[in-house]
This record gives sequence, structure tokens and C-alpha cells, in this order.
Amino acid sequence: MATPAKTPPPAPPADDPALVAAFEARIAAGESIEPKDWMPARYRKQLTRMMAQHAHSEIVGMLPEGNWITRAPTLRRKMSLIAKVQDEAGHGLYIYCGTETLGVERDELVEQLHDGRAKYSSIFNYPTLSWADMGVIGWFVDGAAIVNQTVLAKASYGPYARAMVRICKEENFHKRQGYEICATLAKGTPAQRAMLQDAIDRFWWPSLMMFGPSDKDSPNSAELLRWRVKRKTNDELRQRFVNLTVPQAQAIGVTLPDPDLRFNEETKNWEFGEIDWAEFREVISGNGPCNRERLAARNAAHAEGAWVREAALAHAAKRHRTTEAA
Ligand code: BYC
Repeated sequence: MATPAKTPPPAPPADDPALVAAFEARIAAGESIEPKDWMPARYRKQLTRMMAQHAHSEIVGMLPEGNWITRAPTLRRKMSLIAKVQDEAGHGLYIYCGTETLGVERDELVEQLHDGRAKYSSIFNYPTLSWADMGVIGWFVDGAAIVNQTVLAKASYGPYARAMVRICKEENFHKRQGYEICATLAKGTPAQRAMLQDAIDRFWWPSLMMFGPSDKDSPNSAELLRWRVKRKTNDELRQRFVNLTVPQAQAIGVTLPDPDLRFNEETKNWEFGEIDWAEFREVISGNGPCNRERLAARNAAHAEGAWVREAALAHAAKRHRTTEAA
């Protein structure tokens, strides 16, 4: 029998201008938008895109650090690293739940990650080659995440903003454990100091790329700023991160790999050199050093975990039947 042709779903109705105006007035008044509130289709779409990318980043972000759990140099370091990686799984789950409040299924988002349609943070496509990378990731990557997410904790969408409040608390611990590893290595042997400097040299520029393209090349910023999902631009947050990090590097006696770094007395900003945007574009297009490896690892983990999902569903169905019968 021939399969009947699928009728395409009807196009969503255009947003009613009066509803849009009322929504924008709420945003302007600083109100929080909650899942059951009316919102423009485009607001829902933008948030779904950004929150899903964020959740994926937390999950893929477990891989570079997970790589070092078995090789942590002491029991204390191993415990902190395990706790950090576990926290990241929690952050991913939180944000996937937040995304579900927008009416999208987690399965669908995970499928988009696994088949390469969805983006996740560029930073996790770089390899972790030494133990010092664990310190530098905590210091730079979690440091950058705090700068970005502290502002997102004031985002207009309630579930996202509330998730950020809790996540930022944990990111603070992550950053401290990373900076402490770096401070210890900085006081160590010449080989340890060289290992630390090498990690800093490899992760500095990719960390600056975490904040996204420069404002003039950021297609989503204007809309997200207007709807107060973003409260600061990519360049503003990047500058804040540089201003915070330079004195931290000076305090432990390491060098940031940028000959153009200089303090501007007038603006009180640390000015920095040109970011390699061609590299950034390559990485977010799937051609970074580890993109394929990361996706392969996530797909393999998903396939290996199929029995757990099946067992959980069977258990839930059994409990449901028992409750129904009682
Ligand atoms: N990497 O118009 P733009 C963590 C994409 S994990 C990849 O400026 P937007 C942690 C962007 O999606 C924390 N893609 O975009 C975990 C857009 O593409 P599409 C991760 C990037 O959304 C484990 C296009 O480029 N944090 O902390 O206005 C261990 C144009 O960009 C990137 C978040 O996810 C990038 N770096 O601004 C340790 C924070 N940058 O979708 C630590 C939440 C840009 O149009 N997200 N793109 O095809 C955000 O704040 C914003 O989405 C961004 C980008 C600032 C990242």
C-alpha cells in the first residue's frame, strides 16, 4: 500500500501586533517572562536556540576534562575534578529542562547535537594535552562562563535566569579549583611552569572566542538585547573577562600570549590584539581540532546508554500500572 503523502504542518500564525506590544512593554518594565505567558514566536525560537546551545556546551564540555580524571595527580585533585565534571552534567540537565518549558522535547535537541545540526561552545573542540589544561580550563573557561552567565542570570526568561543563578554558584567553585591548580604549578618546578605556560598559550585565544563574534558580526545580538535575553554585548563581556584575567595572570607570574595587551589609562581597559576570526569560523563550522572526536564520543555514549533509558522507561511504565491498579 502506498504511504499517504505527509501534509506539511500549517504555518504558525503571525504574531498579533497588540500582543507583541504588550509583551515588549513587560520586558521594558523588567518583568520576568514565564513559560505559560504569551511570547512572540521569534522570542521562543531564539531562546530555544541559545539555551539548547548552552545545554549542549555543558554536556560536550565534560569530555575534555573527563579525559584527565584517571590521571589527576592526587586524590584531592581527582575528587575536585570528578565533582566539577558531575556539576557540568547537572548544568546541562537543568538547561535542557528550561528549554523544555519552551515546548521542545529534549530528545529532539539531543538528536540535533548528535547529527551535527546544533552548535555548542567552540572552546570544547580543542584538545586537553596536559594536566595544566585542567587548571587553565577552570581559570579561563569557567571564568569566561561566569562573566557571561552572571549577566544571563538577569535574562528576561524566568527559567533560564533562575538556572543561571544556581549554575554561577557552582562555576565559582570550578574557577577557584582551576586557578588554584595554576597557582600551584606556577610555584612549581621549571617543567611544571613550562607546562602551565604552554596550556595558557593554547587556551587564551580560544577562551576569548567563547564570547562569540565581535558585535558588528553578531546577527543575533540586536534582537536578544532588545528582548533582554542578553544584557551586554559579546564585546563588552569579552572586555570584562580580559580586564579581570590580566591581574590574575600577573598575580601568579604567567604571561598571556598577546604582545598587544596594554592598559589604557583613560578607559581603564586592558586592550588586546586581533582575534583570529577565521579560526573561530572554522571551529563553529565543525572543522576544529576535535569537533569530529567530540561528536563521535557523544554518539557512542548515547548508544551505550540506550539500555539505561529503556530500563528507566520500563520501570516508569510499571510504576504507572501499579498506581493505576491501586
Ligand atoms: N561557540 O549572533 P551571535 C561552560 C554562534 S559551557 C560556538 O553572537 P548569540 C562549561 C552562535 O550560536 C558555557 N558557536 O550569537 C562547560 C550563532 O550561530 P547560529 C557555554 C558560537 O547567540 C563545561 C553565531 O555564532 N555558554 O561554561 O547572540 C566545562 C553568531 O553569533 C559561539 C553559553 O552557551 C561560540 N563560542 O551569542 C567548563 C552561554 N559564539 O545559532 C565550562 C550562552 C557564537 O545563529 N550563550 N556562536 O547558527 C550565549 O551567551 C550566546 O549564545 C553567545 C553567542 C554569546 C555564545
